[in-house]
Amino acid sequence: VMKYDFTAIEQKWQKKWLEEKPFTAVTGDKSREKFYGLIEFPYPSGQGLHVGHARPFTAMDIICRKKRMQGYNVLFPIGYDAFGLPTENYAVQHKIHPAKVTHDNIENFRKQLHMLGYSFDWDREVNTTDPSYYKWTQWIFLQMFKKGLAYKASMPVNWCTSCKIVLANEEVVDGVCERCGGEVIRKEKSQWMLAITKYADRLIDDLEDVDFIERVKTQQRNWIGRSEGTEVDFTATNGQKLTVYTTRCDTLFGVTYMVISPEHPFLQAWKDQIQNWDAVAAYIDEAAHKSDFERGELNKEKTGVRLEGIEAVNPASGKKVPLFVSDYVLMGYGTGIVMGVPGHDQRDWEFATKFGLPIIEVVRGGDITKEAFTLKDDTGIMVNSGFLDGLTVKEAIPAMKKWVTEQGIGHPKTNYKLRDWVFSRQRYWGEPIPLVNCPKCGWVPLPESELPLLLPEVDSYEVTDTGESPLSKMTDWVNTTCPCCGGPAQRETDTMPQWAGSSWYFLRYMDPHNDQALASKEALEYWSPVDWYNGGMEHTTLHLLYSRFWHKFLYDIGVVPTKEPYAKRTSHGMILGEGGEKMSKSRGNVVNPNDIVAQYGADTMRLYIMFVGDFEQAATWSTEAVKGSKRFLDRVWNLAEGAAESYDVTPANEAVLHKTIKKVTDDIDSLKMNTAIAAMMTAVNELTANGASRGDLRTLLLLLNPFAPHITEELWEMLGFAAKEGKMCCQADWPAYDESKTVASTVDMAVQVNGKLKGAISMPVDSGEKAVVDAALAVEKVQKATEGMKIVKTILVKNRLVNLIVKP
Ligand code: ANZ
Ligand code: ZN
Repeated sequence: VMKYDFTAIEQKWQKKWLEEKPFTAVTGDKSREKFYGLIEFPYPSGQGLHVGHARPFTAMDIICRKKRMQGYNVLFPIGYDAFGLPTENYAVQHKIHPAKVTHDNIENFRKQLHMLGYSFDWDREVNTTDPSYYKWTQWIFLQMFKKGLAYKASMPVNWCTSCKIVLANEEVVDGVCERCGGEVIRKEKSQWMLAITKYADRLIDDLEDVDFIERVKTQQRNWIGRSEGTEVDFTATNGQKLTVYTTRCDTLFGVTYMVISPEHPFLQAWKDQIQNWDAVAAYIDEAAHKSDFERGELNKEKTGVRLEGIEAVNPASGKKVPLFVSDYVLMGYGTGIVMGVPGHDQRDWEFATKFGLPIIEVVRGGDITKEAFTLKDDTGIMVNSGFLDGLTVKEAIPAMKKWVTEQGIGHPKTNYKLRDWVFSRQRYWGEPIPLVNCPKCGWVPLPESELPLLLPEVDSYEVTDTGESPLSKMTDWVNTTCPCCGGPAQRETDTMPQWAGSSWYFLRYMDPHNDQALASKEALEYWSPVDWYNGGMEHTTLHLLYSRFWHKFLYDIGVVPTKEPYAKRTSHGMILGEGGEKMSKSRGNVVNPNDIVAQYGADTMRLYIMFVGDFEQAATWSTEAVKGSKRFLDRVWNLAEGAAESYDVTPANEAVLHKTIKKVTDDIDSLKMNTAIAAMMTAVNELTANGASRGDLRTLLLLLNPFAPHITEELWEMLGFAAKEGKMCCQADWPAYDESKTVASTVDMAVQVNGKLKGAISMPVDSGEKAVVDAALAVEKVQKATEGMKIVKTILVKNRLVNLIVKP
């Protein structure tokens, strides 16, 4: 009897897979259907791979292994998203080049990924910090620049007043600098922007054509925040046109005041006309210290100052209303001016109540003395609204839109919450932006022949105290000649954000060594789109949206063949530490996969992380429960060792095997890995009870192979299949099932009377009580034992036995 020596077995097969490469994806193979399975490539942190990675990685590995066995040409690649802040900070602290830190971390990650037995095509590894990779990141940026999608604008950055550096958003914790606790203010800085808003409509509308789980679609729609409304012109008593953006133009007759955002340039322009300018100026100053989020919140005490000396005229009623400055109106949305309708907008209601302004009802249906009545459906009827009276809100909105358009005082307008993408970082460890600033020619792109523009060596990765990137100190590098006029010019010293490299990596996997293009036309046409992309919900509104945007751009310029990069998107729940809290170093509850693999083996680790719960839900880690997965594999091992030599399927096992094939096949496709495993556990129990042949084991090993690839490969060899069929288990065909065989037609059932065995009956599967009792009473011994007696109780154990309790 051989022992289940998982460490030796796992190393043996990992080595063999590396040598024989059974997981190679073949570009252009027309004989098979292609399947492209994608996981989010990891950031190679110093902590190494954690069990949070193992859940999505294992699930997609199972899907891809099964697809290969089903005859697909599978592309399942891996790489590293390696630019970014933690590496840069580590480099600064330890005075090690970030490229070296990255290299060492990747080595560690690669080792761990091998250790877990993932079936990646290792010849397609990508690394976003490799110049042969970022050459193409820079190339895509240049195409965007040439199409006018990249532009410079002054945008606020987080500025630590004591470190004197620009901070990333994640370095600002509770409003102060994460490093020194110093005050963080917003400072305007000229930055590169990408015009993602130009794609807002397509990013929403094309969601119709993809198979993304609903919560991903909803989050993306809300993030883009398309709002269909109307712009309406009011007039100030000083003659200035005041345009507002409203989604409720039907309430125009209910306006009792107007509000202008503290940042609005009109205020500074009216300085001399505003009689209480000192109060207004003080308010403007105060507002600058609050975040947009704080300002927009409901139920927050509303503040503001009335502008004395200027009023506004309502274009529908001709009535004059007061004008306020208040911070609940943001400059960055709509027009920065709002018409106040306290009867039907809750924030306006709160404001009007606080300042004693009239509240007019223009939609009947609620009680506006208590709160605003805000329903937009057919519930409310228009009142006090001239030509709109009697209409429902739904009818009144288009009627008012038409009226303001005809009067020449407004028009329909669509707004978005989505803002353009701030693409500049004042950091070292990112892709250099391949542009040159020439005093004569302006911003000039580098010729494509000069790509990649390499990151120069610097003496220190520390950001400068003027807020510029460390690259700005490399005067030799910065000072260059203009590609356009040949005169002296300067390179851009900002670098790209970490999101750049991950916006197109799935394309590079299709053809990772190409030095003529980001990938060949042939490879792009063969592999596009990604068939299934699984990743974290936290990437829904940034990475997933950014990469859809880049892909659409590449589609527009004829580089990629599909409008959408991903046909299907699913998402996994988090793995929580024992105790149900988020795993973190500070809580000391982080589970290291290395420890689990050393103690129980990678197959147990994989099986456990799939068995732990519903894939889409969060799940709590339990090392105790890991042992249960190990015991299951022990039972599989014992079953195989004790298997009868025959390669035929045992008739008694046929039904359970067909049933299990069906269940596991269906469950993998719907990410129900936990119930697939439960079905295999049931099958092992039955096979153990019935006695199993090598023929029975064959099916079980094939089904279990995607989940526990090492032990199944070893047993496949041990039971003679490797020699007999000339291939590894992972190369064999996925088993087929016959629906009619998933249920056994008849079963033998024991018959007892008062607990004593009296005989057996053969019954159709799942027979009911009456049929079973009738058949039992036809057995001679049973008839004798029940003669002259009354059946007081029947105990039926379905498909197994019936016990008749009788009394005289
Ligand atoms: C009058 C009105 C009456 C409004 C009513 C609503 C209800 P969404 O759906 O998010 O696009 N608004 C417009 N610009 C604003 C800004 N810069 N800062 C704060 N609020 C602003 O919201 C559009 C509504 O938000 C607009 O419609 C406007 O208030 C307000 F019964 O106009 B409404
Ligand atoms: Zn020039």
